[in-house]
Amino acid sequence: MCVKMDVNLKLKNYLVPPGNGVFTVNTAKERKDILHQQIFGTAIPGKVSKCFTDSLADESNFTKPMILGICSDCGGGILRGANWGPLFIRKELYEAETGAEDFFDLGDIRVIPHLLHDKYLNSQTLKSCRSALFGDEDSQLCVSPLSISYDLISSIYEQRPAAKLLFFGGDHSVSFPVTKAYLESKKRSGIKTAIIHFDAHTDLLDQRLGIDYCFGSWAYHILEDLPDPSHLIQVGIRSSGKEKSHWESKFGVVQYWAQEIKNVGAGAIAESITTSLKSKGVEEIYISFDIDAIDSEYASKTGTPEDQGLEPHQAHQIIDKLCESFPLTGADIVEVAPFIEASQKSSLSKDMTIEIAGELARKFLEKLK
Ligand SMILES: [Mn+2]
Repeated sequence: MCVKMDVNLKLKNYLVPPGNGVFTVNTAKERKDILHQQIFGTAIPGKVSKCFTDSLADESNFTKPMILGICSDCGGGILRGANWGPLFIRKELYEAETGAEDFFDLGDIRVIPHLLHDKYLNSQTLKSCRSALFGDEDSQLCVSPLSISYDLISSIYEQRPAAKLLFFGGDHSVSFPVTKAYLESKKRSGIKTAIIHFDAHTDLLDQRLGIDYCFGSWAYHILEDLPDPSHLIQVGIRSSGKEKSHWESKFGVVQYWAQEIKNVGAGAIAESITTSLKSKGVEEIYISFDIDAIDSEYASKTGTPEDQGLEPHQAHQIIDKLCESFPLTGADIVEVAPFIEASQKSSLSKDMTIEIAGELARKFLEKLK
């Protein structure tokens, strides 16, 4: 359920300038300053806020592809640090000489790093967090990252059903509210969609240690919002306690494990996905990209790096091919954790996690046009 409030008020209350979604006072200030200089031409906080608020008031910005950072890693559970993903991916994105005028940066949602979803909070905690975030303990607004994301994004889609959004996580739990809002909106518009989910893991647990919303369970919880479970296509799976047949027969999802992609080639896999989605009448696609879909030799700055994964070019090939047949109308890049040390297994002199995420971000923004 959405909070009943004008979308512009939600934007004003829920968002902070790009890079500020990680709440710190001095730590990493220089990194935020560099980003603000890149985006706004100034790092003076008052001027940054003014530029940001003005950009939110300009209606024409909302017709461009938009990016939104969700700096939450409270839904993760092995190595943390994906809350820094949006800041680093943006830096890559804005370092490119051109292109920044072709998208609109909505900034980051406000994140209380100790919270996940409002349903886990008692009324006293809700009051004190509402007081901390909004200066009003009786506010009806949400306070936890997943709840804020769902409330804000649903309102954006309600106002603009054709909005095209690229989200930066955060751990993979953030894909639950954003794909839920996306799927509900497309259903209202009568548009048949599919979710292409790149990941080493299936994320199909119903709960983990009694917590239903987390990085390992988001995909399970969006099955009911899909036109059919077979509209969840999982690509790059390889770290699973159960066989592919278990997941496909139990849930009705469709999986392409990393080994199959190595065996038959990315082109053939893309072809197979395209044929199947066309036969189901799919009109638009959303891509959720967990960076651990990529082999840990290239992308090890992530919470659960896994070897035997996709080569970056294989992921690009599949994305390119699918986007030839289906408009991409939403995407996310999650689990990029820049401060995790590059894996010792990596034979590359320089871990490329951030560069790979940046390239994917550019590609998604290009396709979202
Ligand atoms: Mn995942």
